[in-house]
Amino acid sequence: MGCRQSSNSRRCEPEQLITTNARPDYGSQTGPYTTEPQAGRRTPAIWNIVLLGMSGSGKSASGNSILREKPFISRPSSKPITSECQVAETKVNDFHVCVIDTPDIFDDDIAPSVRDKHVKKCKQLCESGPCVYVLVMQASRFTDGERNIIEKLEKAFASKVRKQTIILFTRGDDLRQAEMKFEDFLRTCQPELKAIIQKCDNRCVLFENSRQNDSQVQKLLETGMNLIQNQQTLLY
Ligand SMILES: Nc1nc2c(ncn2[C@@H]2O[C@H](COP(=O)(O)OP(=O)(O)O)[C@@H](O)[C@H]2O)c(=O)[nH]1
Ligand SMILES: [Mg+2]
Repeated sequence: MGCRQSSNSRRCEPEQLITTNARPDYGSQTGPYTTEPQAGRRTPAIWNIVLLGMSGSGKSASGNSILREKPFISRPSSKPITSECQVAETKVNDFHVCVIDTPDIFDDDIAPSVRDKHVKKCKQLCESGPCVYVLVMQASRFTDGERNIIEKLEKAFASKVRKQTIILFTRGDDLRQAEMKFEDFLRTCQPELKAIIQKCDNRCVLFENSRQNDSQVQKLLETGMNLIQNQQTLLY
């Protein structure tokens, strides 16, 4: 996979975007980590971002923001739009990531067999590389179904998955319109949401998906890379 570079910028454009429900083929790559350690920490050649959350929270839209393409269908709907796990791959700056979009696996009405099928697919898509879970929630809405979302997440995937989880709040403009800083939102949010944030060691990012914003994507990718490098022993 190539990377376009201009003389004054090392930015890579998203290239060879793959959208599929099968794992991309990494060809000649020998393993999930590059052989050159960076500052004593192993750097994965490619890693996975799994977008999780309730229907309508903005998983697909956030995936599209990361990819700077729109492979995932994202639109307003009273019923779920995303029905299967999908994966798309991109290079952004120094990061080479697979973004996995998922249906709402936290819906209490979903049949356990269907949930298990999605979780199995998700794990399959992630199995050859390190993985970061991104829990997508709307900044301006906290629902009953989200109260025990960490417990649901750990029941579906594995205990301690919270140690690999970042919370991504969508609809950042709602905060901006209220002239509220993200830090103040986090500091003053209701106790149950605060408990969720603390369970994820306060790893939070804010997205506004209605327009492209490279810095929000960069912040997420840097947070994800730090997490992977700090959690290497927990990743498999
Ligand atoms: N204004 C705004 N709308 C958003 C944002 N993120 C998602 N949406 C909208 O919310 C709706 C549901 O988003 P979607 O990505 O389909 O949610 P999903 O079910 O979690 O995948 C869509 O109409 C999106 O355009 C955001 O950051 N700002
Ligand atoms: Mg979706």
